[in-house]
Amino acid sequence: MKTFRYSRAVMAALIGVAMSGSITIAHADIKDYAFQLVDQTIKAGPDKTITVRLLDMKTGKPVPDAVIFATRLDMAPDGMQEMATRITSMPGAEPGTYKFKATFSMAGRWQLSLGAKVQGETGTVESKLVVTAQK
Ligand SMILES: [Cu+2]
Repeated sequence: MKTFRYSRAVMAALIGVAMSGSITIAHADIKDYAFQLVDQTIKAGPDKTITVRLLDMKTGKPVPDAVIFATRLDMAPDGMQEMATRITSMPGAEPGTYKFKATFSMAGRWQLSLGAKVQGETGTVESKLVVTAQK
């Protein structure tokens, strides 16, 4: 019954792989977080507010208290990466959402690059979001 024993050993190994696999999946990973735009479009002009939500993609829940340390807003999606505008963080967003103020000097697609640190996680959340400014 050598074959039988062998297949049991294989089965045990497979169960082991499956179990360690599920442990890896259960552990939170920085890749499981992502920013989403609350509104995809915005009106072109000065001092417009962009609101983004930081989500834990596993639970679908918003993530509060992230530290956002890198932002850039430029027209790369419309071939104008050199056309950047200043972006500043704004207080007063609901938990899990983050607000920024920027001037959209031109209608078209603007790329918002965000970096963030999430409490209790190593690594950096990096997202590039495209917001469309309309006339
Ligand atoms: Cu432009």
